[in-house]
Amino acid sequence: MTGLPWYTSFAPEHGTLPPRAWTAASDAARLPLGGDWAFRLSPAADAADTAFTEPGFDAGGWRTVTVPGHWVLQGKDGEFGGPAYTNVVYPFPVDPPHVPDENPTGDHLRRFDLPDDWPAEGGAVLRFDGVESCAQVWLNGTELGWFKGSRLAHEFAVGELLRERDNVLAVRVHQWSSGSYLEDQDQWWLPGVFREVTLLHRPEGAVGDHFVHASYDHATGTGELRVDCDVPARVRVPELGLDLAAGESVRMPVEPWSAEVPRLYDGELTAGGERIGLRIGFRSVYVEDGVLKANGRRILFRGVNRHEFHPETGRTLDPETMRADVELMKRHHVNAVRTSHYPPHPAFLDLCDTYGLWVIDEGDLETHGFEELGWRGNPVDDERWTPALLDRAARLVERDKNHPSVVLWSLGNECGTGAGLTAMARWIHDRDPSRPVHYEGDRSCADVDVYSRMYPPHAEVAEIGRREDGGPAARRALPLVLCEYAHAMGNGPGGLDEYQRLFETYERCQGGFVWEWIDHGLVHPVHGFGYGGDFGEELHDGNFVCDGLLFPDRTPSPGLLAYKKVIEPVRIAPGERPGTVAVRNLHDVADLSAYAFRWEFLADGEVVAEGPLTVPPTAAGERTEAALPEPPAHAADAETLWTVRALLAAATPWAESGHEMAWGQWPVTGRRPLAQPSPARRPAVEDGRIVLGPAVLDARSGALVSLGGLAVSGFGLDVWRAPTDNDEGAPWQPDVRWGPLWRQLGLHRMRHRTDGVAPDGEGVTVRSRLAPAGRDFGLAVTYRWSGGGAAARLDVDVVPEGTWPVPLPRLGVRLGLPAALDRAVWYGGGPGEAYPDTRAAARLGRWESTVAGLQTPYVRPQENGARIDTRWLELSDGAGAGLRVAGEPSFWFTARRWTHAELDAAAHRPDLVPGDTLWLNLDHALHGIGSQSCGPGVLPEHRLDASPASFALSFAPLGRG
Ligand code: IPT
Repeated sequence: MTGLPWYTSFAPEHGTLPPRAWTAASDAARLPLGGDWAFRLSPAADAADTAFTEPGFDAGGWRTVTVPGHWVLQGKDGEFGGPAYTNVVYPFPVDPPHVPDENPTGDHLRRFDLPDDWPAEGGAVLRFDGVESCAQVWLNGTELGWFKGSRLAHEFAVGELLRERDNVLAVRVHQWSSGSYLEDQDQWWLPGVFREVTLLHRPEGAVGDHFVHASYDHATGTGELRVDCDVPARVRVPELGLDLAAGESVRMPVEPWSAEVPRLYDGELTAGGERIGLRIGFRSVYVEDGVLKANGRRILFRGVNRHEFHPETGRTLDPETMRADVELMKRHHVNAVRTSHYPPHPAFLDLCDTYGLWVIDEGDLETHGFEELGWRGNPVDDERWTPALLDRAARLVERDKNHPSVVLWSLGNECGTGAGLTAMARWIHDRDPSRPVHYEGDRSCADVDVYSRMYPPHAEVAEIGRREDGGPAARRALPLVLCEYAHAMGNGPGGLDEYQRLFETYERCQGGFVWEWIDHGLVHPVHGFGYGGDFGEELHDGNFVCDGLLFPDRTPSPGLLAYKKVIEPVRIAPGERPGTVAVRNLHDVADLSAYAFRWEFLADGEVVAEGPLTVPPTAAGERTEAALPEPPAHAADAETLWTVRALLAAATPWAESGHEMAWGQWPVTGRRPLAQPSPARRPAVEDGRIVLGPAVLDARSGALVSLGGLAVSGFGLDVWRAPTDNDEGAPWQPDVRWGPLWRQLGLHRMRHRTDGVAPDGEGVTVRSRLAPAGRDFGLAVTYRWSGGGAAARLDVDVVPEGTWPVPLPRLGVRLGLPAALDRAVWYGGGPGEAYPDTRAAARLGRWESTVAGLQTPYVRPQENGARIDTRWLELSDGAGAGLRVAGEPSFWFTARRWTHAELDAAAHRPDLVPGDTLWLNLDHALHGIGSQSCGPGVLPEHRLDASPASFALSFAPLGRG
């Protein structure tokens, strides 16, 4: 073979039309070409001939795929290969622009007739909205050309070639191309024609491209509108009484567009008998005095990184799924999206315009795998690639330029540095000076308009906030945006609250984008949701692809609920004067008129009275106080609390009336202490057992063996947890990673030794020691049992011995109970799981759940499900018999039908099979979660260092007289 085949040339495309604005709203005829296509898969690029492109070719023996779709997610039993997940490493030898011979190649065929009403006059365009990784296209036997750039739109002019009947469209797709070197995003490799293919009629004289310029001047309250167009055209905006020529400017009073109040004006652009719908949002986004502003005000990104993902269809998303994403974001107060790491389906941006989300629209570009090679040969630093890079920049900007929601352009992700990036930034600045440019890899900030970072520790964000971070002068003048922070892999992320305080403290710190929106777990016949390695890949990065705030089926994880609480747009706290509540409006523009406030008064966790609360009008950024009613009557010794909630007063496009937008809770009167058992009793010692009220201990080991007739197994102090992804940490973490160290030191196989069991006149004292094999550090534990009539009280004292080189995963007691106790009712934090640094969404109340319902189904099983601040917990069977536990201070509990070891060993959800024992952990303390699966670890204040601790629990049987 001589020369490079087209798919490994440096050139991005051949035969395509220049990029242009995408619109769903033209009244010109269009023919969607989705549906069943004939399909043939070849194992190599050169193994397939091109006879199939000829009219008259018999594809009778071919299989079928659905377009849009990825072929690797279709077919029976992997007949079309499978998905493959790598994070950074390229799954082929790095020798750009070449790719291996093993290059799965999908030939696609589609026959179509023109609809009867297809206009006879004018031309036509064939549009591909996304093909991974490249496509060569023929219509009726004539080659149209080829293109790369998977998540970019490409069009061909086809008017001349169209026939009324039996057109033959042939598309050859190679999984690997030179373009793959530019698409090393951390995600599944999923070849195929995964976005729509459409035939568009183009009337004579119709618009080729148009560019809506709609700015807002907050000083005068006016907007300026100019619609540029490549042909003579008229612009009409009836609501503003506008009828002007394309290219003309006009200024008039308008309401601005913002993510919070997404005011759109409907208009139309007409030329050549075609009408294109315009949705105009007036807004100006710029950096002024080192601060990123929209319409004159500082904005704060409460953002997420969104990959396009569906557990069955990969990156092929139906409109309902896109809408579900946007509505879920709005319901959880997310106000910004970074389209990591490529332009999304264009319809998604229409939804962002409509519902209101600030968007960082990112180019389809990542060359991260070159980092493994010390960035040698990085395409962004090799001028042979520059045309391809500029093509990607242009195809991003031209397609999406008319969306008011798009407020920043991002060059791409994780490409290191190089002149190619500078060329892209220059091109974008020149083409669209109205939007700032983002790229995280540019630490010099020479090419960009915002200083962007990923995963900086809190302390560093504070330093940047105080402008003490130094760095080049260009950077010091810029606002900080965290394009990624808080890695939501598995249980977590921890530390969100602390970041938010920094964003609210330092003007320069303008929020960030949690990594990431959704777990990319693909439906798997055995594993439920599969991740890297589950589809036979020889190279993969495991469950690093499951790091979202949503589970793959779009159920919110506890992380999203915590994020919702942390970024709530209204903050409710006790007022300065007694009997008042302070309400802070954290909105950018809206006042509080959309909210209905309500108060609740709780006694021992139960709502004893509630009612509406009048909150004075409060502008964005303002604070007010409102008077609460007199506390209602309640039991004299009850623990009492106020809860004040802000609800939507009326339905919005994204939530129902009554949707909770914010809440605050604080105590009025404190808890009464845990009762001392009275009268104190002398324990009975018989048959090797010590009986103390409802508790029966083994006289030799001192372990609890039954409680009120319920058999108890495995009793004792417990420090272990099945490490979370954040405990395990990422291999490249410079800091200590506790999960691996815990295992290395043997915290998962602690040994117990009983040093004494001593009954006395009022109870029993059990002295013991807990330590891992081969180590000289441990914990001295004293259990003091005392028993009255119905309840037994346990006081636990723990004293560390030796030098503990690690924090403890947890500290508490564990006991095994009959699995029949499958219902939990508790007074404490809830309803969901909480850990020291993920606890924001937990509020005090009375909650109930089945044991199954207490589990959080992380795609890779790990420690989960702890409930915080528990005053008391009742576990019972269907007949109401069971156990009541109370604690002093309050405790954490987890209850599950498998052991820590089983949870730790499980790799997927179905590996967890409920056993006969309910394992109950009653913890005095837990180690925090942090974000070390990619970012910083647990903050010092959330570390559980081994230190002396004392706590008490009382146990009483339930429902047995
Ligand atoms: C960062 C990537 O930008 C993102 O795509 C994803 O891989 C994320 O990490 C982790 O899930 S890069 C990382 C080396 C900081």
